[in-house]
Amino acid sequence: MKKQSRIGAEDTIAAVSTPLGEGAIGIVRLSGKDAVKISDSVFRSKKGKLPSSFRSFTSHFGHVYDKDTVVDEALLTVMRAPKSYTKEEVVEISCHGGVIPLKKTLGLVLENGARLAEPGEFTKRAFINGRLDLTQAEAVLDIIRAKTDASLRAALGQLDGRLSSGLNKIRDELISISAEIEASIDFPDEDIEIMSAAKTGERLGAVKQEISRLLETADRGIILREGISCVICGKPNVGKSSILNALIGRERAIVTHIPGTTRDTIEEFVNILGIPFKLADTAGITHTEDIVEREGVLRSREHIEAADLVLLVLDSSSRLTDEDRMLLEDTKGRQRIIVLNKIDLARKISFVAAKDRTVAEVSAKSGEGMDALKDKMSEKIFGGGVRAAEGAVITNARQKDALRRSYESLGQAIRAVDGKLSPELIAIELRESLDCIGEMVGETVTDDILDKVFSQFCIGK
Ligand SMILES: Nc1nc2c(ncn2[C@@H]2O[C@H](COP(=O)(O)OP(=O)(O)OP(=O)(O)O)[C@@H](O)[C@H]2O)c(=O)[nH]1
Ligand SMILES: [Mg+2]
Repeated sequence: MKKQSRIGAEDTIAAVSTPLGEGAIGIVRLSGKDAVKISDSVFRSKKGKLPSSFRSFTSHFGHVYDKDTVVDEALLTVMRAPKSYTKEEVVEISCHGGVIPLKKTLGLVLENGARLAEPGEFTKRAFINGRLDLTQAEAVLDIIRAKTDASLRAALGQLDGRLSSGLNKIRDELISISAEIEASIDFPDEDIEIMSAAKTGERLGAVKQEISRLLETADRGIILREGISCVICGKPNVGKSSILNALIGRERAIVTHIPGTTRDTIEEFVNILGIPFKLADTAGITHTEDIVEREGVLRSREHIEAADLVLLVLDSSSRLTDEDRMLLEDTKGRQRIIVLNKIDLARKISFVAAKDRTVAEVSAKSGEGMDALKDKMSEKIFGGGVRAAEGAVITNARQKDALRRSYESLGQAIRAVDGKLSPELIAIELRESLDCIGEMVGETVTDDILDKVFSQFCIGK
């Protein structure tokens, strides 16, 4: 479906665009062709003027009225189409940030002809009206949800259109190559200059390389956006909870000298050198008859299975036990750091770091070695510190999936060129590849995908 067919929403939507609760200011936002007309029936400036007389991008102090009764004192801003977030007429009424004035103001604009907006509907309209493409609309959500500076930078770059412009270049080149190939199908006998197979192959190869470069950014982008899951595991009493607390800098998990203190998994987000980590402190793994503890062990195992990174904690002040050995064996093939804790006590075990064996020696109690552990965690993820997200970065799984499909079809097209197959076949593969790029920016995208993207937004965005 082409986006043109969705242009021209008939109704005017409204919602409270700020979080509900007490705040200095709360904003009721309207968008649609009657936005200004509707606000005329609920707002008058101090000088008695109506919003329809306000110039675009001016704010006016006045009151929200329910007929003749004042509901709240407010500042109203008019943003005329098409120079607004949605490219429609937009009005923002900044009321006092309490639940009641906002609810009343919203109720009034709804009574006067607006409809309550669905989650993300303002941004959806911005997309439908061509103000943003789909990668930029997704970036808006990422900005709201950014967990670290690096995730914010990546999202801002995407909103700025860095990804879109990379994708548009790829698309233009594919369209131009397709046109040449299609010309050779339409006019097979005419003596027109047609690209040689070698030249076609070369141009397609260059596009494929560009897509491959973008795909390489995907894993890093997705980590920046979604965070990386990291499980802290080990046998009971080795200091897992103490390490969680030391990493997040507060006493989140209960720590006692009694083995089996942590019964259920505790999860916390933490920003380590720009990477958002979702840490899970788990129940110590052991053979136990206690039903609650056994359930905890089961959950620990599930978390270990699902984690991107495993921190296996050992107590350096006591000898290795069978439980330790079993865990070392179980987590062998994983992205793993062996954390040797309690180095402030007399040593009973030591490890030699080998290539496949990243070891961090720490004392959760004194804090010694904790910074080195953080360095090792970030190294494990990006093979070094995180640099500012430069250039286009793929940040979400939907985009990565579409780009991967585009890459595969392009590979097929290149194979067809190399195998001197019919131009029709090459054209079909190229069309497929192009459609996937179109899906990323939202040019050829189904309503299902759109609904899925925008339903993640909050109401009022
Ligand atoms: N000396 C010393 N003691 C530590 C250190 N880290 C933790 N401990 C102590 O070890 C005991 C267990 O710590 P926890 O953090 O509760 O250990 P855990 O692995 O979460 O234990 P469970 O939840 O029972 O599996 C507590 O008495 C801590 O004070 C350390 O670095 N040095
Ligand atoms: Mg614990």
